[in-house]
Amino acid sequence: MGVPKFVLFFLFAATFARSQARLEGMPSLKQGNSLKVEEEGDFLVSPNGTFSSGFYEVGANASCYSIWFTNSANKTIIWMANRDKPVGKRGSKLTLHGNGNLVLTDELGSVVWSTNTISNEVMVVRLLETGNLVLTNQAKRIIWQSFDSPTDTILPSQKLTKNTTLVSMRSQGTYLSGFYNFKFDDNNVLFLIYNGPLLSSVYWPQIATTVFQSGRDPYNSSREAILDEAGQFVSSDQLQFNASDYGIGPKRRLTVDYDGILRLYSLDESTGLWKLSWLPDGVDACLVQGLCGEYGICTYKPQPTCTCPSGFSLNDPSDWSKGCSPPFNLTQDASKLDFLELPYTDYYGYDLDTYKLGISFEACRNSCLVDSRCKGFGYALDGLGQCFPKSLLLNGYRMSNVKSIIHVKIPKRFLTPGAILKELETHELNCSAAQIVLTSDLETEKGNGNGYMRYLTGFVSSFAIIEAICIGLTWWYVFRKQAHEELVNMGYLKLAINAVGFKRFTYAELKKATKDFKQEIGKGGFGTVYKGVLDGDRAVAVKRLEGILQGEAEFWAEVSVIGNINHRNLVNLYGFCADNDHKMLVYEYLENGSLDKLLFSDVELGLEQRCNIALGTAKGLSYLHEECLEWVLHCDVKPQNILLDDHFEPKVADFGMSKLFKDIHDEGIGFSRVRGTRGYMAPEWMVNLKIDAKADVYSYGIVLLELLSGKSASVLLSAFAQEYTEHNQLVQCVTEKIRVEGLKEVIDPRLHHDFNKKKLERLMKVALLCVQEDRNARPAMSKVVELLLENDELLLE
Ligand SMILES: *[C@@H]1O[C@H](CO)[C@@H](O)[C@H](O)[C@H]1NC(C)=O
Ligand SMILES: *[C@@H]1O[C@H](CO)[C@@H](O)[C@H](O)[C@H]1NC(C)=O
Ligand SMILES: *[C@@H]1O[C@H](CO)[C@@H](O)[C@H](O)[C@H]1NC(C)=O
Ligand SMILES: *[C@@H]1O[C@H](CO)[C@@H](O)[C@H](O)[C@H]1NC(C)=O
Ligand SMILES: *[C@@H]1O[C@H](CO)[C@@H](O)[C@H](O)[C@H]1NC(C)=O
Ligand SMILES: *[C@@H]1O[C@H](CO)[C@@H](O)[C@H](O)[C@H]1NC(C)=O
Ligand SMILES: *[C@@H]1O[C@H](CO)[C@@H](O)[C@H](O)[C@H]1NC(C)=O
Ligand SMILES: *[C@@H]1O[C@H](CO)[C@@H](O)[C@H](O)[C@H]1NC(C)=O
Ligand SMILES: CC(=O)N[C@H]1CO[C@H](CO)[C@@H](O)[C@@H]1O
Repeated sequence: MGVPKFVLFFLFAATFARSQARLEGMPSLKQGNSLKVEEEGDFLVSPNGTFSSGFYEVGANASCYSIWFTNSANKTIIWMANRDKPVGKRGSKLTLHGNGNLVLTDELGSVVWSTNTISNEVMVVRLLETGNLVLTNQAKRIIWQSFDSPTDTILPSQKLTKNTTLVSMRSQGTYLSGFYNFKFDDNNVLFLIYNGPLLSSVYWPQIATTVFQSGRDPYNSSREAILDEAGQFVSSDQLQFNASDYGIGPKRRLTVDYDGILRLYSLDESTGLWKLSWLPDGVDACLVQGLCGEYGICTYKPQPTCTCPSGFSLNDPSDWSKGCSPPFNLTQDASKLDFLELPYTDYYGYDLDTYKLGISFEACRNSCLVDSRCKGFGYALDGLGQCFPKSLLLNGYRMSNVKSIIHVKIPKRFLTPGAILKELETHELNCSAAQIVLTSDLETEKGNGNGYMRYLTGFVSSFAIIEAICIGLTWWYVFRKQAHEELVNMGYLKLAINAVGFKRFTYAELKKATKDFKQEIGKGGFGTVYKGVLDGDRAVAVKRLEGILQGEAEFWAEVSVIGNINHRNLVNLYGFCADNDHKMLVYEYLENGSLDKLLFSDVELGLEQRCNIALGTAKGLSYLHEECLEWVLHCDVKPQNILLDDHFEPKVADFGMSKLFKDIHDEGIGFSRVRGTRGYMAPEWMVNLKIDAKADVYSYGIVLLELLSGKSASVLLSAFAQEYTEHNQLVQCVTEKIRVEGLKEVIDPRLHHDFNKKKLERLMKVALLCVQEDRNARPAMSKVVELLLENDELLLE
């Protein structure tokens, strides 16, 4: 095919003469013609030459059909047709067929990509000055456009819609689809998510702060966003920002970079380099999930870079997310283990359930050493004795001010004396290596002036963020009970646990799923529960809430907090519905029902199973009270609210209700109406004292007594009714009965064949500790877990 030379007019040529400007290329591709990979001049240019579109070399023998900025120092790709299926550099071509289909074929002639547009009209392909590659008919109507299927970038005037997802590159210089996505979620909010092979997690906006706190509006379902020519970004969810160099002029692009960060860039035409003109608040490259993969550690030098602990090797230097390989196999070397010390380092998340506070370094080290699930542990240097054993070392980062040392479990024989020293040498952070984070003080940028000032503000703010995060990591429990503002920083850290898929359902969807609320499976103080089926096979329990006084916004906010609470011993909340007066919660469905059905039926429940139920329930409550982001009281712990899966693993249900039904004027934990169930309610409920976590501990103690005695709380308490007065407390009654008649008299007769005295005594002791009248004397839930676990250890001796 002859290449018609496109000669640009003089003025334009003069402007660009400085750059390498090989001003060839074609204005359009007509039917029957092709762009061939081996012909250098076979590419399209936009009318003023800003964009070019042709084959772009992505590897030694690999090309992708692309669009790029003509005048950026290195061709900056803004779109690719076949990013995941490059074609060879011989014989591949893009052809506009006579039938109107634009087709990319490889060297063998097989179709790799096409627009799927068949028409008998006369069509033509053009690259517009906006960077949009369009296929138009004679009437100039757009039949197909690249703007509808962006890769990792949108350009001014290109709409981001409910159909579009920006997907990052896999790594720097690798054009394959990566794992970071930018799109509208089911709640109409634009968000960034890491969607990787090991985990999925949203990292922006800061979820724990709720949609409203992050300034977004989830009610506008048009799901549209656009960057205009002047650099103003406006979205239907109220996300709005301006380029720091706001105004018509600079060429811009909004890109999800390979490191997962969304950035707005402006082109400096004199150098061909890109200048950062906007960055989302509160996103820091090294803290974006999944950047470095397993064992990998992110540091700024000065770009975020992934390194491996000494002796480990980077699995794929071109793809950090593949992590590092240890030179050993822990399961094979299980007998002689030791730890490699990584100062100034932390791996975020994946804490094992054996997290402890107030223990010595030695105790922490030992707990990890003996636990085969433990891959390493963090020990916070804050004097609180916090021990974080970890099941997976992911999301590692190293900063000079991280007040934690990570100990990576390795076989002793791999621990060379030099290893620790080597790690120490490399930790120093070169100040110029501090990442530049844009501050709100964008005027400094705009004025193009004081570079040092710019550097300094970037430095300070990046450290402010890092500092906040370190504080969040090691001190989070201190902050837990404090005001919301302070939770904001921590919220960022908690993103990892956010389950993807928490969803808003419509009333119609749930009506259909429950077959018009046909099968009732339970009734409680807050509404009726129905069984339903979603997506054809997923069984769910739909709870229709009654008497919610909260407005929609507040309901939504609280529900999303509950939806973010995930623990093995808590019933999982899949989503909710808030259609006018219809307020519903959608939970996972547990086949085996609740503990009361089992315990007070003919089913034989052995001691081992009862212990497991006691322990799991305690872990679930402990998580609610002390570990999850928001401090949540259950307020209605009873066997009806302890569900069992098919392995009799307990899951606590109905938590978080206190948030949905709390008195709007009440700041703290207090209730506009009494929650709880007679028999399980702590004495302080009766005397109108403020309720705290110890009320749940009391209820838990009663459940434990039920598990041990096989009698329901009401039977149990009426048995002691005569003696049980203000002066003679429940604890004394039970203790007295055990003293006089023996433990066996109190224990469920069905356990008599399984009578492990030591174990039962321990459980009874824990139960009695929990039901003490004086709430300050009751142990915290985490202590209960500890006591129950200790119990097992003592029995092993
Ligand atoms: C192309 O360049 C000319 C001269 O600079 C300008 O007047 C015109 O608006 C430009 N066209 C587009 C589509 O940008
Ligand atoms: C352009 O690409 C070359 C080769 O990949 C690289 O060495 C150079 O640093 C890049 N220049 C810019 C400004 O990114
Ligand atoms: C390029 O790759 C294709 C397969 O993708 C192969 O058939 C061809 O021989 C390769 N060419 C060269 C020069 O390596
Ligand atoms: C989104 O996709 C649907 C179906 O593919 C289509 O009907 C709709 O027009 C698209 N919306 C936009 C805004 O592109
Ligand atoms: C929803 O967003 C669109 C696009 O930004 C806007 O045009 C529309 O006015 C918004 N609707 C409401 C009700 O705010
Ligand atoms: C962006 O700039 C426009 C025009 O100056 C202004 O109206 C708008 O409020 C600005 N938006 C933000 C988020 O600063
Ligand atoms: C480590 O060794 C165990 C036991 O020999 C084996 O099952 C496992 O697959 C090995 N893991 C790796 C990563 O090689
Ligand atoms: C910091 O980095 C710069 C540039 O990379 C280098 O010239 C300087 O020597 C480094 N300083 C230290 C203390 O390592
Ligand atoms: C008591 C009860 O319902 N037990 C059931 C628990 O779940 C398993 C597996 O689904 C059933 O086999 C039990 O019968």
